Amino acid sequence: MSDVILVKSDFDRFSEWEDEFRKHDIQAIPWDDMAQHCETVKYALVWQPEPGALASLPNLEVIFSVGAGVDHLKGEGLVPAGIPVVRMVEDSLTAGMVEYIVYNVLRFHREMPVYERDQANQIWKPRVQQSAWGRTAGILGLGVLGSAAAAALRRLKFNVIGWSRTEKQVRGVTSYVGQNQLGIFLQKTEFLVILLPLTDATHGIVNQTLLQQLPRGAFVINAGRGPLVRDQDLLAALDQGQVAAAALDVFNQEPLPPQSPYWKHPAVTITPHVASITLPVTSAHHVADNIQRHREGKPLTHLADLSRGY
Ligand code: NDP
Ligand code: OXD
Repeated sequence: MSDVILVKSDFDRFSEWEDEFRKHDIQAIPWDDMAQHCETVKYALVWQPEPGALASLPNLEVIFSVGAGVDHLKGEGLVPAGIPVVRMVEDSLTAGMVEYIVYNVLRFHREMPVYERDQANQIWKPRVQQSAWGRTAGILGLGVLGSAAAAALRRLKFNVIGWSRTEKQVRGVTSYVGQNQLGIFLQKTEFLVILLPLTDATHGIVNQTLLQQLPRGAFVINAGRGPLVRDQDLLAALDQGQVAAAALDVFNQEPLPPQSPYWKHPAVTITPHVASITLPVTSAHHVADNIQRHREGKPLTHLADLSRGY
């Protein structure tokens, strides 16, 4: 008999997951049918489950997060004690994020927002282009996604530095570690790429104190999570010119409420949490491989540590 996985996905893509899992002899069950199948469910693939739901599955053995981030699984009653949680780590998700980061760094580096404004006003005004190797992109969070983005920016000849909790080895990228080295990292960073997970330690980390340490006129790109950023501090930094422009994919409140000043801010570009999306066709094998490992009693890969928060 095939193993059963309960699926609560973002977007409405159950049939895609079902088709992909069938190829691996795994039976997918839609979230809404949980009650009829709760005894047989061994695995759950979830995005933002309701509190208490996973605890109602008596034979649940592993939880898979649809996303790379597991902050949606942190909170009272969300994950039953002792059940391992596996993050989404797969090449297509990484490639999507690399595209989003490279696109936005290049967009700012090549002054595209300025030329778009000029075009709207029929202004022909060439500006001297700076070289990539004279400019520094700083990646806050040099993990799976941050390291891949850093490597891609290096290939484009940017000077790239990264900041993380522990030291990283990414070819050609200087690794800064912990609170003591955050200041020196920020002083060098013209393009601040935020790819940290949302945890107790990182909540609100992009605040006035941090932003003031960037060189004046720096750019901010947030694809990590909205609550990493204190909105009023970023807006003030934008209004003062301390931050020249921001590309924001994630927000404190999603969907972004109509009254948010970000919507109409001339220096802000918004995308609706789509920097990179988990696709069933490329991701199901990551889940299936781990289920196979679990069946064989092998250690799971890409386990999250919920006590640490990522
Ligand atoms: P990883 O866990 O691989 O990387 C996280 C990085 O953050 C690590 O380098 C880690 O350091 C660092 N970090 C965590 N806490 C701290 C801290 N307190 N101080 C300094 N560094 C810290 O995650 P991923 O790269 O896979 O994903 C990152 C985030 O991207 C996800 O959590 C999610 O929020 C977001 N995301 C957004 C998407 C979107 O579409 N907008 C899509 C996918 C992901 P160390 O390794 O040393 O512990
Ligand atoms: C993720 C996300 O965490 O989509 O993968 O935000």
